[in-house]
Amino acid sequence: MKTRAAVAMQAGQPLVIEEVDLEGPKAGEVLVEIKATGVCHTDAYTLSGADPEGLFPTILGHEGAGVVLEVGDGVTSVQPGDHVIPLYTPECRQCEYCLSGKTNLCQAIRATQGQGLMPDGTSRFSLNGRMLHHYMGCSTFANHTVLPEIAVAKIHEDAPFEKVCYVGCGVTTGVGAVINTAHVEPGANVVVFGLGGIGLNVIQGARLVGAGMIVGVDINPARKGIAESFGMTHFVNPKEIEGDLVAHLVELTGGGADYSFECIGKVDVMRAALECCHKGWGVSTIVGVAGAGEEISTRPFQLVTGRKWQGTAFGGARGRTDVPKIVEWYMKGKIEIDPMITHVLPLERINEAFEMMHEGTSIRTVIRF
Ligand code: NAD
Ligand code: DAO
Ligand code: ZN
Repeated sequence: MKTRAAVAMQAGQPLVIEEVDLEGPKAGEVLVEIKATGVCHTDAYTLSGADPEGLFPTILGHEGAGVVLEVGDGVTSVQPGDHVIPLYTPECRQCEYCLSGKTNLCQAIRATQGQGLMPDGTSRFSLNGRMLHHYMGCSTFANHTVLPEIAVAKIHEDAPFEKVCYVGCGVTTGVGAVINTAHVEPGANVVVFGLGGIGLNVIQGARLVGAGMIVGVDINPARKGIAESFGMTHFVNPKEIEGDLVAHLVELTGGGADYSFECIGKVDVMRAALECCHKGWGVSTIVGVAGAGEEISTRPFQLVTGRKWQGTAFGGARGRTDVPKIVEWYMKGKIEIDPMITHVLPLERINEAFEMMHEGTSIRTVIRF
């Protein structure tokens, strides 16, 4: 079949809208009509060329929602008409990783996904006879895409696509980092570095679990108002701090953060996030993805004296199990999504979404098909 897609022909170039060819689903795969997709910082990172695993030409996008149109042989968990969210972190429930109960990093299709291919080692997308790579196993910047059955989460049929597509990455990553990875407890002091599409969801995750002080740190003062509306209690702009930021945060929190989160992707900020943690028990969680080849550092004594450093992918969420629950939370008003979706654009204007992200004028832009 033919479908409309925004194609990344090469790194650093704007996306081009094309009618691409899409083969139908093979065994264990499903064809999904994407109704809406968010544009995430990670898409921009890969498009920029900084992602060492970036493959071109490709169809980017990993934060979508849509409807199953067709299923391949052997598919049992979804059927045509089901509403789904594609999962860049699948959940096979059979591999060593899934069965460990210790991680959400299912490895069932990891190797081919990393090569921009479906599990059989081929691509379903092409343009004028030239193969296009899949992206993060999702490629949601296409009106139709093919996904492995284990990489779709079935969601409530009344959930609005334009809102819950954001659960496919940002919401789950931020809220999940608090609940699944850091296990923040009621009353805890939390410091969140970076109040963008991910950090705001960490803020609302902290509010959800009943955190006490919720400190947001951002160099963009325009983020203060929206972060407060999601539960931030104190705002710190590093540009306005005289002296050491870490010392300021330790004083503000009365001895250091019980939990901190780095939601930017900068290694110097990751260090500050660790070092502002409370001696003896503070836990710092890295959410941001740093540039290729970059390294983190601190004095080992920071760890010897009881601070812990960890990271999280997709908020530690098991996609097929947890994503439908997060969609339900949204529908019941337990979490908010709408104010974070600052712009909705047609596919033809997708490059504007990247521009606004770089300018810092959007939180999330959603593309409506
Ligand atoms: P974003 O661009 O929307 O937000 C980043 C925020 O950080 C902005 O508000 C910006 O003003 C602020 N900032 C930049 N430099 C700063 C500094 N030195 N000090 C304080 N604030 C600063 O990005 P996002 O979509 O929220 O993504 C954040 C990071 O999370 C990215 O690195 C992204 O790739 C990563 N990410 C990780 C996962 C995961 O599973 N671990 C999932 C999605 C995204
Ligand atoms: O090695 O098992 C693996 C795959 C890990 C992929 C996790 C990706 C999370 C961070 C990337 C940002 C996603 C938008
Ligand atoms: Zn698995």
